[in-house]
Amino acid sequence: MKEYTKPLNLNQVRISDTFWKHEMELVRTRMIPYQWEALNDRVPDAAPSWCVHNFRAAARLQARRRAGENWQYEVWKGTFETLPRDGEQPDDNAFYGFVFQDSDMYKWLEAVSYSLVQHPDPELEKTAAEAVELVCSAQDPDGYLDTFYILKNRRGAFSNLKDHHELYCFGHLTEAAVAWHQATGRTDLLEAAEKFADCIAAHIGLGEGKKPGYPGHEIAEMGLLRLYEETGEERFLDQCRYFLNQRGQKPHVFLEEVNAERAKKEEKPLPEEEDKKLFAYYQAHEPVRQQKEAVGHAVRAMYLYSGMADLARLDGDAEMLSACEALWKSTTRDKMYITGGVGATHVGEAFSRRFDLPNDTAYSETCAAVGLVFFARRMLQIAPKSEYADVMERALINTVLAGMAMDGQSFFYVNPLEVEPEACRTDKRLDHVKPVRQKWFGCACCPPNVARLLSSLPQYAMTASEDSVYVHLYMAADAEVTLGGKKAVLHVRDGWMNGKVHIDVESDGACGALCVRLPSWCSNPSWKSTKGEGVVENGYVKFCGEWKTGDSVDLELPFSVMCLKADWRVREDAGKAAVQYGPFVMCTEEKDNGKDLHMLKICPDSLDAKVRTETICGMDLPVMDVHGKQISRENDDALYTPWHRSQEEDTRVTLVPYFAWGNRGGGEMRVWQRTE
Ligand code: FUB
Ligand code: ZN
Repeated sequence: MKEYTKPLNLNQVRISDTFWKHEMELVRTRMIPYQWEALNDRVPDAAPSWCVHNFRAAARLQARRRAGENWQYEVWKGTFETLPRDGEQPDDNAFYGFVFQDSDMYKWLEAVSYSLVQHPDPELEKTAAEAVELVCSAQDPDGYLDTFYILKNRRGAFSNLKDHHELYCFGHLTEAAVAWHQATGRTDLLEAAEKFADCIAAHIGLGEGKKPGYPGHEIAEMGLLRLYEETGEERFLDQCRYFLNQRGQKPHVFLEEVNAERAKKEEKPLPEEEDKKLFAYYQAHEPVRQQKEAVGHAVRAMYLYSGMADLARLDGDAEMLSACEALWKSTTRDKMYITGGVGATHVGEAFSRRFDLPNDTAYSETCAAVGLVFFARRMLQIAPKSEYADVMERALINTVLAGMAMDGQSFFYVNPLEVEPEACRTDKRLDHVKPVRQKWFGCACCPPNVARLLSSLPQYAMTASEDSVYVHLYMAADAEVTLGGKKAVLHVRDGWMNGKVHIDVESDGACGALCVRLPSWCSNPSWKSTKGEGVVENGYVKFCGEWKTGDSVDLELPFSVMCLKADWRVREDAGKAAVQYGPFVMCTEEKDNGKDLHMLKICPDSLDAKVRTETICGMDLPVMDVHGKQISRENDDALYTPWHRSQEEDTRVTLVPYFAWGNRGGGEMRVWQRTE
């Protein structure tokens, strides 16, 4: 059987990188505490979360039940988001917020767990342990755990799998439970997740009296496989296989749910053929093995494809893998922004048609970029090809990082590639685009997703099998690996931002391959090693042999300034160029270039770029000036006048890394620059 690679355990890697450690520390020291305040609704002037409130209300309900009261708080009236009425005091016993609010608690717990492995913190662990206790005390005796239905009406549970997110919350619960178990050795949350998994399996499946359902919002697939890998319990693997195999099968379970609702309103049932149109949003329009095009809600899609890739690996399922490859290609070749963002339209937070990648109305949800990183890492585990790592890095360093302010306390949900603040404030079509990061969101899926990804970053940097270790992302770190049954420590030295990667190996005879990625952004890489010349395979240089202390690998990966153009079918970017420096997609901002960025041109043929290091919000970042033209703002007194070439003056155009935009006050921003 083919050998796949796995991420290293978090306790095997210690990151010391100037750039990445800074981001991880921002999450640990600023974001995690801030998010706890947000989940407790203690951030002034921020949208309330209701997350802790809901768990408390559910725990209270369970306590009353245990005390013998047959107590059901309220009967669900069918709303997706419930808020206290204007002027009313919130009711301590009621559910508030979106149906999936529980997931924010789980994502926070997951991030905390990763952070505890890297950085033990008894105070934080105590807070998290209390949160875990609260979660467990909200669980129904049969294992059901979703505060929305527990508080609203348990009889409604599993009735609306399409939209009501119980299985999504379950997925996040399992991810948190595994991380918490690995970090602390505590089994409390893991047991809660296993009980909920068993409760789900008792109600959903193909057996007698069960509903042949699956998640409307995917993630349970990935979660179940983590639960399987952590516990070794085959039933969780089976449950995941079932979810993936059942998705999109006929008779269509979501259509049955829709028609059950229609019947209540005495409306005619929708015919079978409707499933293609209605359920592409959920990637349930056809069985997963037949899916070739990335469609529908982008976060759901990324989570589904990640789960598919996990199962393809565990089962050695070639058909599933080939669906993953097709979906990867569709996502990254036809539908991905240069920033690694996916999901071009706010309508359904979804993928649009091929090559439709508008810049100002872009959706590009932070969670979707996080999901693309998940998908990429899973594809890398199956086949270490640098194209997967290139995309992983693109999404991570540009869009995921943009999702968090450089003080770790405000966030983007949507990541546009062009912003005019006045338009965002006044134009309903741009309601979803915020020109400045927000303190929190009623639907706050993105910030905790950034936190859990960044605090588990080492698991994306390297993967290993028994005889090979792959370095996918460069960051200074000390990593313990086992090659050919013997230990080795890789000391990756700081310096990738200056184009230099030096790895010292400490070992007493570890035997195997050390494979280092050649990033696509580097046109002239070079390397040397005590282990010879190395062989290039799938975008990695592979050095093999028996490793002894004193062995090393040196890579020169100089950053260069690249002007990129989009495929001619991307209408939005015709006549424009984007600038990239190393892995950093660059953008212009009003702060450096004044207003009306659309009246600036860059000159790719004579770019004459001068790169300097500037400290932005405490981080040393590459900033560049390039040769450009200022197009004159002619004071025409008519809206339309006979065409003539506008006056232009030479100017310098300043660009900063996209991820850092909007950290120096609001203002215009643009990734794709005019060239004509
Ligand atoms: O539905 C749960 C999460 O909320 C999705 O992943 C996001 O897109 C947002 O809609
Ligand atoms: Zn999100």
